[in-house]
Amino acid sequence: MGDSVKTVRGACPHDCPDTCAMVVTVEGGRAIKVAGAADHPTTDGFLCTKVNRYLERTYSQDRLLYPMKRVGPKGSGVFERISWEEAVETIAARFRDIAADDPQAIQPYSYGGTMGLVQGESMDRRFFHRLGASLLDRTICASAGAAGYRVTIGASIGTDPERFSESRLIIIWGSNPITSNVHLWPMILEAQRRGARVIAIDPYRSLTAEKCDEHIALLPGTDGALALAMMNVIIGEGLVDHDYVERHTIGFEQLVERVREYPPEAVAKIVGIPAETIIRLAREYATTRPAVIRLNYGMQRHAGGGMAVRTVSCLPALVGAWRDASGGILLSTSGAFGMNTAALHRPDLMPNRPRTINMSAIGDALLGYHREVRFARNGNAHPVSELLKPLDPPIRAIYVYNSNPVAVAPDSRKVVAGFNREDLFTVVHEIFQTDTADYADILLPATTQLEQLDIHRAYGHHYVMLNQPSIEPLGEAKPNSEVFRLLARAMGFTEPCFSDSDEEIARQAICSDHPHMRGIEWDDLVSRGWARLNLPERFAPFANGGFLTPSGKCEFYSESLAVQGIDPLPFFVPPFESEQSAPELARRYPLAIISPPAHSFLNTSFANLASSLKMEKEPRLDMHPHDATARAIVDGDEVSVFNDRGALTVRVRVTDKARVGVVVAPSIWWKKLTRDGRNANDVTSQALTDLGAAATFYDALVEVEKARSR
Ligand SMILES: Nc1nc2c(c(=O)[nH]1)N[C@H]1C(S)=C(S)[C@@H](COP(=O)(O)OP(=O)(O)OC[C@H]3O[C@@H](n4cnc5c(=O)[nH]c(N)nc54)[C@H](O)[C@@H]3O)O[C@H]1N2
Ligand SMILES: Nc1nc2c(c(=O)[nH]1)N[C@H]1C(S)=C(S)[C@@H](COP(=O)(O)OP(=O)(O)OC[C@H]3O[C@@H](n4cnc5c(=O)[nH]c(N)nc54)[C@H](O)[C@@H]3O)O[C@H]1N2
Ligand SMILES: [Mo]
Repeated sequence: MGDSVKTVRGACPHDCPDTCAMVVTVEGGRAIKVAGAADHPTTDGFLCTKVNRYLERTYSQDRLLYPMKRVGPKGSGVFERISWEEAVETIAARFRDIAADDPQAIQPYSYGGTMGLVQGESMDRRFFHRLGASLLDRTICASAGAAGYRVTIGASIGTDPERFSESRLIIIWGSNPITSNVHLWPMILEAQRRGARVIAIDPYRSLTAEKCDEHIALLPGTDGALALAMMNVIIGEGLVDHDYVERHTIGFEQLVERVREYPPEAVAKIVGIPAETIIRLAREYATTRPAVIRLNYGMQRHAGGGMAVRTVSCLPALVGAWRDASGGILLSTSGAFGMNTAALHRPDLMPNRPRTINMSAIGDALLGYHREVRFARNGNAHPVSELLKPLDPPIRAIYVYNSNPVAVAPDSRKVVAGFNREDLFTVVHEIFQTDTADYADILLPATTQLEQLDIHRAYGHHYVMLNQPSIEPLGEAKPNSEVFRLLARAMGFTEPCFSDSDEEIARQAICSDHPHMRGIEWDDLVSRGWARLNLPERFAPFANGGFLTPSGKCEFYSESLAVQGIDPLPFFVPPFESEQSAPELARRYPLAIISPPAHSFLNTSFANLASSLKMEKEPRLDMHPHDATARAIVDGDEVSVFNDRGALTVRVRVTDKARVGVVVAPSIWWKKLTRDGRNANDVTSQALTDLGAAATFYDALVEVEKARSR
C-alpha cells in the first residue's frame, strides 16, 4: 500500500437507524481517522460519539486475533490458540455428526453486530439453509412494531426523515433520537427553529424529552390506550379528514364504534396522565399541519407492543397527515429498499422447511423448551407451564455471530444456564471476548467494518450504502462470509453460490427488479459510497393512498388479523406486568423497570471500551425521589433490583427524570464488567409480544432495596 495517505468510503455497520457514510483515512496501511462524510445528506459530516472512536475499537488490545478452543470450564473464558484448519475441521466434524441424526439440532444465532447484507445475511443463511439447520426468528428488536405496522400500512415505509425539518408538529413517541438516532435530531431542531412544536411521549425524561417543548410521561406499555383515546377525541370533536378517510382507509365506521370504549377520562387512569392532556394532544395533533410522528421502539417492548404500533399508525390517516411530505409517521424506512434477498439468502437450498426457534426465548430453547405465543388479549399472561412445550430434537449445537445473547437476551439466568450445558457445542465468532464468547467451545476472531466489504440498506434514511475495506484484517481475523465459505467447503457443499466473493454477493444484493432500486449502479456506489433510492425528492408515500396492505388502504379494520382469530380493530393490550394487569405481582414488585440504551453504548457493542466506560461510569438506576424516600434510599446508594427471575446490583441516582413507579437502568452492560456479574436482563422476561413474537424487555416489575440489607 505504500506510505501514501488515502481515503476510503465506508458505511457504519451498527444497528442504528442512521447507517452513516464514513470516510476512513489510511496511512501506510493503518487507519488514522474515521469521519462522517460531508456529502451524505443525513450523515452531514458528523458521526456519533461512539463511532467517532471507531479506531479505539478497531485497534483495541482486546481484539480476538486467533482461533481458539476452550481449555477451562464453560464460561471461564480460558482458551488456547489453534489454527484455522483445526477450528474449521472441529466445527465441520461436529456438525456432520449432529446432522446425521437431525440437522435441526444445529442452531444459528445472530443479530445486529453488523447490519451489512454480506456479513449479516448472505453466506451464513446459505450455509445453514443447505445444512437444514433450525431457522432463527429474529425477534429481539423490531418484529412487534414491524408486524403491527404491516397490518395497518402494509410495509415499513414512512415519512422521509429529511422532510422532518418542514413539519409544524413533531411527536417523538417511544424514541430517544439524541441517543439512538442522532442524525434525525438536527432536522427536528431545524423544524423547531422554524416554529414547530416538539412533543415527547415517554415514561422517562430522556435526553430527548428534556429538549422537547412538552414531555408527556405516560406509564410504560400504555401507548395503545393513549392513541385510542386520541382517536376518541378526534372523532368525537369532528376533527377527522373525511375526504382522506373515505378514499384511502377501510373500517372507519367500526373504528368509530370501537373508540367509544376509550374516553379520555377512563384512559387517563390507565396511562397515568390527566384527561385534559390527552384531549389537548389530540386537538393539537388533528389541527396542525404538517404533523409527523417519530414512532420507535420504546412502546414495542411490552405485551401489546405490536398492537400499540398498529394503533398509533392509524392516526395519520384519520387526520390526513399523510397528505404532506413532512407529515405522516416514521417507524422505519427499511421497507422502501428492494434488495434481492432471495439471491442473498437462497431459501431454495433448504431441504424442507426446518423448525424455527425464537431468539427472544433462547434461554427456554437451550433448556429444552419451545415457547409459544398466545395473543395476550386483555393482557392476561398465560401461565408459563401452558406456553412451554418440549423441544424435539433439543439444541445440540449453537453458532453465535453478530450477537451477544448472554448479555442481551431476556431472562439471563436461563440463558446462562443454557449456554452452561456441558453437552452443548458452542461456536462464537466475535471481535471481542464477550460474555457469550466465554461459553464458546470454539472461539473465532472476526474482522471489523474497516477490514471487510459490505453493502447496506438503512432503517432511518433512503440511501443504499457501500462499505469498502480500508485496511487488511488484523491478526488472523476473518469476516463472517469467509468463515461460512470455509465451513461450506469442509462440509462438502458444492453449489456455486458457496464460492461467491464478497463483491459478487454485494452486487447480487442490488440486482433487483424493485422500482425503488432502478438507477442504483455498482460503479456509482464505488465512487461515491452511497446512492439514493429511486424516490422523488419530496417523497410523500401515501399522499394519494396506495397503501401496501391487501386492500390498498390504511386498514383500521384488518381482515388479515380477523382470519388469525385476532380482533380486527385496534384495542388496548395492557402490559403483562403492571399494577392494573397483575395486582398480586405488583404488590410484591411495585416498580416497573425499563432498560433503554445508554448514550455511549450500542447495545453491548462499545460497552467494553475505556472511553465509553468512562462516560457511563457504572451501572445506574434512575429513581424518583418519592420511590426512593419510601425505601429509605438516598442518591448514590448501592441497591439490589430484583424479582422472581433474578437480581442485579446498581447505584441509584435519585431524580425526577424517572416518573413515580418507574425505574430506569441505562443498558446494556457487559455482565463481566459489572460488580456482581449481572445486568438488567437478569430481571427481564422471556414473555413474547402479541404481534411479531418479540421480546418484552420493558415489561417487567421489580422491587428495589438497599444492597446491604439483603
Ligand atoms: N447510543 C445508542 N444508540 C442506539 C442503540 C444503543 O444501544 N445506543 N441501539 C440501537 C438499537 S438496536 C435500537 S433498536 C434503537 C432503539 O432506539 P429507540 O427507538 O430510541 O428505543 P429505546 O431507546 O429503546 O426507547 C426509546 C424511548 O422509549 C421510552 N420508553 C420505554 N417504554 C416506553 C413505553 O412503554 N412507551 C413509550 N412511549 N416510551 C417508552 C424509553 O424511556 C426511551 O427513552 O436504537 C439504536 N441506537
Ligand atoms: N435489557 C435490554 N436488553 C436489550 C435491549 C434493551 O434495550 N434493554 N435492546 C435489545 C435490542 S433493541 C437489540 S437490537 C439487541 C441487540 O443485541 P445484539 O445484536 O446481540 O447486539 P450487541 O450486543 O451489540 O452484540 C453484537 C455483537 O456482534 C459483534 N460483531 C460486530 N460485528 C461483527 C462481525 O462482523 N462479525 C461477527 N462475527 N461479530 C460481529 C460485536 O462485537 C458484538 O459483540 O439487544 C436487545 N436487548
Ligand atoms: Mo435494536
